Amino acid sequence: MTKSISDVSGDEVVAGGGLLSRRLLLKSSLIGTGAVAAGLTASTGALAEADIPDWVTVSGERARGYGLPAESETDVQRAIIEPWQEVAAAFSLSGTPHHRLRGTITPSGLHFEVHHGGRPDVDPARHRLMLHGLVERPLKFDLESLERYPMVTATHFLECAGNSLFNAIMPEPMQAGCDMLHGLLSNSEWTGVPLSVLMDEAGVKPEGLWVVAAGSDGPALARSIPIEKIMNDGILALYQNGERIRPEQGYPMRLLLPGFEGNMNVKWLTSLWVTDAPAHTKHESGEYTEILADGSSVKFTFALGVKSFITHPSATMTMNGPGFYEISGLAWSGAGRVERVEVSADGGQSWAEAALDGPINPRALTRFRLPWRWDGSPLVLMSRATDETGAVQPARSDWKAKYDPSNFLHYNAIQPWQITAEGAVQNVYM
Ligand SMILES: Nc1nc2c(c(=O)[nH]1)N[C@H]1C(S)=C(S)[C@@H](COP(=O)(O)O)O[C@H]1N2
Ligand SMILES: [Mo]
Repeated sequence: MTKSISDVSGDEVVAGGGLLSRRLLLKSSLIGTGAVAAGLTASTGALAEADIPDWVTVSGERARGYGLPAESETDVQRAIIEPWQEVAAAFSLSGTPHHRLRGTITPSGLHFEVHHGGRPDVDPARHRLMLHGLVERPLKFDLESLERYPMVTATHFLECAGNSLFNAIMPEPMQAGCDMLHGLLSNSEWTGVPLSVLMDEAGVKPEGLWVVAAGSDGPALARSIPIEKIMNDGILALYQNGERIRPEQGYPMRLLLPGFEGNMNVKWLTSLWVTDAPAHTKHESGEYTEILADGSSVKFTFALGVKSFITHPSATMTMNGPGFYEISGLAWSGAGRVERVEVSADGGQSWAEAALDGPINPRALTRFRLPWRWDGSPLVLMSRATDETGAVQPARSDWKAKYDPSNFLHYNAIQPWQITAEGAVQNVYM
C-alpha cells in the first residue's frame, strides 16, 4: 500500500518511454511520497516559516451578482487567430486555450469563435425564427414562445472543419499552443427545443428532404442539412452551460447538429426552409468542400472524424524535471462515443491504453489520462483515438495522402509532441 512511483515494478511499466498502467491512477499510492515528494516537502517547509497572509487579516469581498475568474487567471484567454484573418479579412476567429483547461466542459467565455462577418448585436425582442417551405403550416417563433416548448439538455463538442489547419498545410510544424493549433474546438452543455418537435408542429411534407438553415448575421450564413439529421438529434439551442447562449455562440438561438462540422451549426438562426434538394449555398459549395488527391472534390462531409490530442504536456510548455507526470488530453468523434485512446511515449513504437473519464457522451469531448514517469531523455508523445464505429485516428502522412496539398478541412491526424532533453515541448510531424 505504501508503494511509491519510484519503485513501481516492471509489469506496471506498460509501454516504452516510461508509460505506466492506467490502473495505477486509481491507487492512492501513486500520489504518495514517491510521486510528488519534492512538491510536498517544499510546501511543508514553506508553511513552517510562513507569516499569516494578509487576506486573513481583513474582511473579504462582498457577494456579487456575476462571478469572474480569479484575478491572477485573467491571462487565460482565447487566442485570436491572426494568420487566418490575413487571408480573409471579414473572418474573425479565436481558439480555446485547451492547454490551460483540465476538464471537459469549455467555460462559456473561452468557447472558440468563428465569425464569417463578425458577431452581430441581435435584439432578442425583435429576433424571429421562420420555419417554412415544404411544410403544411409555416410557423414563426419569437424567443418568448419558444420558452414554452419542451427542451432537452445534452453535452456536445463543436469543431470547425478548419480546426488544426496549420498542421494540415504548413510545411514545417508551427510552434504554438493548443489554442492556436487545435483551439477551434469546444464542448458545452446545450439546452434547447428538439427540432423534431418544431418540424412535427409545422408538418413536413413527404417531399421535404432537406432543410436550409440561415443566420441573421451580415453574411447570412446558410447551410443545407438532411432532414434525418434535423429529426434525429438536431436542437434549437437556447442555453449554453445553463445560461443563455453567449452572443459569440449565436444569441439568442443557434442550430446544434451534434457531431457535424462547425459551419453547419448556424448561429443567430433566423430561418429553417424545408426543401426537396440542397441549396448549394456558397458556404457549402465554395468554402466547405474538400479537394481530394485525385483532384475531385467532396461536398457534404458532415460528421467530423475521430480525433485526439494531448493537452498536458503540450507545445509551448516546459517540463518541470524528470519524474512522475499524468499525461492528459481530449478525444472525440462526430460518429459517436470514443471507444479507446492509446498513448505512445516512444514515437509510436509502443502504445498503452489510457483511462477515460466518464460519462463518455456521444459526440462530446472525453478526457483521457495515463500515468508516466519521464526519465529526462528526449522522446515523442502522441495519442491515438478509436471511436465506437471502429474508426481510428490516422497518421499525418496517411491523412495527407488522401487530399490535395491545399486541403485543410477535416484534419484529424495524430498530434506528436517532441520532448527535448531540456524539457521543451514542441510540435513535430511524424
Ligand atoms: N450565422 C452564422 N453561423 C455560423 C457562423 C457564422 O459566421 N455565421 N460560423 C460557422 C462556423 S464556420 C463555425 S466553425 C461555427 C462556430 O461556432 P462558435 O463561434 O459558436 O464556436 O459556427 C458556424 N455558424
Ligand atoms: Mo468553421
